[in-house]
Amino acid sequence: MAHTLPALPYAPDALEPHIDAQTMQIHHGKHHQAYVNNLNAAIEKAPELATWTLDQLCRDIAKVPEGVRAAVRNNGGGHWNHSFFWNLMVPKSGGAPSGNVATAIDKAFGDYAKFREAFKAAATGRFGSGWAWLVTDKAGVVSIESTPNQDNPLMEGRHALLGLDVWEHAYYLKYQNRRPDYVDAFWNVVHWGEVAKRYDAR
Ligand code: MN3
Repeated sequence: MAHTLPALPYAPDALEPHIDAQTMQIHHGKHHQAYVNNLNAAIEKAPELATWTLDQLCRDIAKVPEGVRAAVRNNGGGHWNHSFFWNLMVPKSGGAPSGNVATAIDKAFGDYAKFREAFKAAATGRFGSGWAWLVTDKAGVVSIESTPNQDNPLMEGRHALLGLDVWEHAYYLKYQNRRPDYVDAFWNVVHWGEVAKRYDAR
């Protein structure tokens, strides 16, 4: 079955003023759609992948036939990352994490403010295009990492809790070259309930 673009879980203007409606429309409707289309085109060339789930395509990227591996890595990763990203944001959020994940964040970073500093450093320090992530291992120890392009933690065998797209297409219309301001604004729309759920389901 072909992969399809998931609907946004909120209206394109729902995250205003932090993430503007035009960016959301282009990001979801054009960029994410292109990853989906290109992934489907790659799978047409390697039909044995048609039964693989999107998670599997990322987790087992090394087992994907070499002829389409780069296309699946970039576009399967792009599809996974964006599907994940939309669900990690919610209108009128803000606040701090709670529950077990909050305890894990405090343990790893000291407190929520220090975690945000470290995450911002990863997001702004990624040269060019990529993502910043909060991940956990099976034991529940959280850490921050960043990946280039559309790579993601699944490809490295880790469980992603939170991800921030730092490609220019994610922020340039509103923030231009000010990636640090975009990272700051992100905290106003993070869906900590979803992060907590993912942590408990690791
Ligand atoms: Mn993007």
